[in-house]
Amino acid sequence: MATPKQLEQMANKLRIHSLKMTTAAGSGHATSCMSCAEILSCLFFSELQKEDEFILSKGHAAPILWASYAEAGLISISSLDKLRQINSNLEGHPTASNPLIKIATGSLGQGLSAGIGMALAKKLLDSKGRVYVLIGDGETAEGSVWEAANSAAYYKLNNLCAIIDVNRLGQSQETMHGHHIEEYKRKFEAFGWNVLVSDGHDANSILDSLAKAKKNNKPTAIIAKTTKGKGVSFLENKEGWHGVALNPQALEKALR
Ligand SMILES: Cc1ncc(C[n+]2csc(CCOP(=O)(O)OP(=O)(O)O)c2C)c(N)n1
Repeated sequence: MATPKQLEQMANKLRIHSLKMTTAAGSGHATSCMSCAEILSCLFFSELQKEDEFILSKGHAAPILWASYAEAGLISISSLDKLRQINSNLEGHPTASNPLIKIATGSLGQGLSAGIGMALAKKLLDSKGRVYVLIGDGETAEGSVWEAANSAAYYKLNNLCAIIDVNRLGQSQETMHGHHIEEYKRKFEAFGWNVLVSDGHDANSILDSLAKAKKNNKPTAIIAKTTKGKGVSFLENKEGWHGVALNPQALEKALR
């Protein structure tokens, strides 16, 4: 079992992969990957079990999903350089052209509905598996997220866990609620969910929330406070970097 410190070190490895991959591709969403690095490292290298499912609803963060698969040994590290190439199944957004992906994401607001379908199926099949869905904070402006939230509580999907990556920023400006975590808490509670608040860059805090989620009889939303571009000072919490790949000189500086 990886320690919280090891999970945080893994998060930095995932950040480095995401930065290098997007620079090699000449496009992609590096800063969106960096905010959710600890969340992915805790899920992939501590939490997820064989029967579980993970949906990256904020599909534009695909590079860090591919990086997690590579570090988990499911695809090769060397394949990461092929991100977004025409002959690679490591697309800019996940699709089922990659055999590890069950649901295409990237059109924001879809992942939680898909997660509900999977969570219901697991109940019908008496599976012990759980379903985890990572959602962007800007993404929660999509009405479909709340339609899904409503039915998850109705079906008492205690095997469903949504994690909201509250990095304050959307595509071009601050999101509706910025870093006001309590707004997300209030909304998910109103929809009948168990809500936990986490420091999204602290592995201990994330692991603690994931453990508590498993003991609750409602669907759980973990509201994770994060920083977009986390790990590189000139990217952290800055506007103007959404969907931007670093040029080779900026990459050098970021890696240093
Ligand atoms: C339905 C839909 N509308 C618009 C977009 C374009 N788009 C891609 S990423 C993004 C911003 C997402 O912000 P957020 O959910 O906060 O994610 P972050 O990158 O900050 O983690 C937008 C609007 C999209 N992918 N899908």
